[in-house]
Amino acid sequence: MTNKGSIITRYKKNPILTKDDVPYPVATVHNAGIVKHDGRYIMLFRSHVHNGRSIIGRADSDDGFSFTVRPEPFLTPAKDSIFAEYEEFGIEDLRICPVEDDYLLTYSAYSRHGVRIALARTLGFQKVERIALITQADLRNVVIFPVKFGGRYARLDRPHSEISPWSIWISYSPDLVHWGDSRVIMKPVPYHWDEMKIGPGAPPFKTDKGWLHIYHGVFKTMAGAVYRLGAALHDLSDPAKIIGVSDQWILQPEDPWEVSGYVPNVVFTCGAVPEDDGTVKIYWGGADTVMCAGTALIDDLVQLCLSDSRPPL
Ligand code: BMA
Repeated sequence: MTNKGSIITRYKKNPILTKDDVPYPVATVHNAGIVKHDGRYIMLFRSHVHNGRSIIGRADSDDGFSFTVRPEPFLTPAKDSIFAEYEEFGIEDLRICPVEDDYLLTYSAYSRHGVRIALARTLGFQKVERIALITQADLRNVVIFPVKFGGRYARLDRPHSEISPWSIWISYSPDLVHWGDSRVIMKPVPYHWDEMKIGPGAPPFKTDKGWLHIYHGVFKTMAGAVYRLGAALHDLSDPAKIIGVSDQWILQPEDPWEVSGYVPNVVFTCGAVPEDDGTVKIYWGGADTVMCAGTALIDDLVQLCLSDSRPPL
């Protein structure tokens, strides 16, 4: 493991997955959702195929670092039903959300109509059943909380807007299909590492002190945008209430495969796995090209949110 002064210790053999590990032709392996299911790690990663559009592959691991990719893609754009029209340009940045007794998949569906979010169920990873398109255009980065609040599901999402910097919102649903009661709960801070835009990252997981959410924030430089990761803590019974947001980022592009690649200077997360020993494995795409992993102490992340917090709004 290497550290470089970060609260996250990078896995020493990063990157953990590249296009060379994939048995079918792809240009990238990045922005993967991940969970630990029956003691094994299941990663659903995004790949650009050679027409520039994206599909989702699956890789499995016993230790969370060494992954084997399945011979066939896990999910490709739908060929029929309403989903075919909205997935025409590809599917991207899938999150695996452990909700009640199943794993729900949320992913960006791209088409000539814009980008919106599709929701699917995995039935224990036996098969994928698309449920609904749960946003209009233009909205991305939906993560669903593992439990209901007052009988309703809750999700974090990120609408696009020309008026306000792109911010993190919360929405609720009685049935996972119809969402509303939306409001903004966290905004970028001017002249701060996340000033350009922020968005949900990994699905939030439970800690003693609150729901821990690892998100991404972007700063625009003369050489382009820099994507980093931050941490926020949400109240356990009211996820709209943010108890603390770390003023500092928790990860920035530093390794060669993070600072250079298809999109330089990007670390982007769609998944993290909390472990019973108080650590969390965090996974991120490096430069939209490879997959990387690292570990952190959950308490360190929680403390950072509580002791060095900036206002969420
Ligand atoms: C965002 C998304 C991500 C990507 C990131 C950096 O807007 O498109 O999929 O990783 O940009 O290119």
